[in-house]
Amino acid sequence: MAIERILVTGFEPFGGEAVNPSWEVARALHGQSRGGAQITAVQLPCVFAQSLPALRQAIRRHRPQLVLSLGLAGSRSAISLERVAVNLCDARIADNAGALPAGTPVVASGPVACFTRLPVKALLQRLLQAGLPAELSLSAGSFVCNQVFYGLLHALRRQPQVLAGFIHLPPLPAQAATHPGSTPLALTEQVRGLALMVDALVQGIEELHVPGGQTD
Ligand code: PCA
Repeated sequence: MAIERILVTGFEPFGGEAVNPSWEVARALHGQSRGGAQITAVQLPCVFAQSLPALRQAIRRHRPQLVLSLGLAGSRSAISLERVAVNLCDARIADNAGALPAGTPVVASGPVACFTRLPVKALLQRLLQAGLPAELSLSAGSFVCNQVFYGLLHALRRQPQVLAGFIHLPPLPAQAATHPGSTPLALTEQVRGLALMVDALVQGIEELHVPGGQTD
């Protein structure tokens, strides 16, 4: 299916921070037309009770053929292509409304997990070839990002033709002091990575069937 409309979501800052690279990247792409496809960026609240209604409203309003949801992974040093969303909300820190769910499902009686709909191995290859730090990830955690990833795939379960997935981003250089264990990545590089993936997906990049797992 031709991709004409792309929805990119990013999160508001959370955990007491002033900035979230996921929203900075999303808003840098907002309004761009790439390969004939129009990008709309929508900011999601980092609130368990609000993120999925906001996401579903954005999908209804924009009727995208591709949805890329972005979030910050403060401990990571690479653009992380998430492969699996789990039906679990289990917080380590409070969300922006003070909620701390402790093991509740994203969707009651939904499947245990869902796989991304993105050709992540092919995208990984493109990112690495472009000199960007990138990796595949088997866990998006159990906080609001995983909730949005799972909720995204669930919301689109009857529209299998819509491509959708989740990408975690490393901190920005301005966040280096709050995330000393990771290597920050400049906003221009993060935006370059997302633009490159959008271009590849609009062109119909196909998944590579090569090994790419982890042993632990
Ligand atoms: N990262 C958090 C939630 C919002 C964000 O940008 C996460 O990884 O769950």
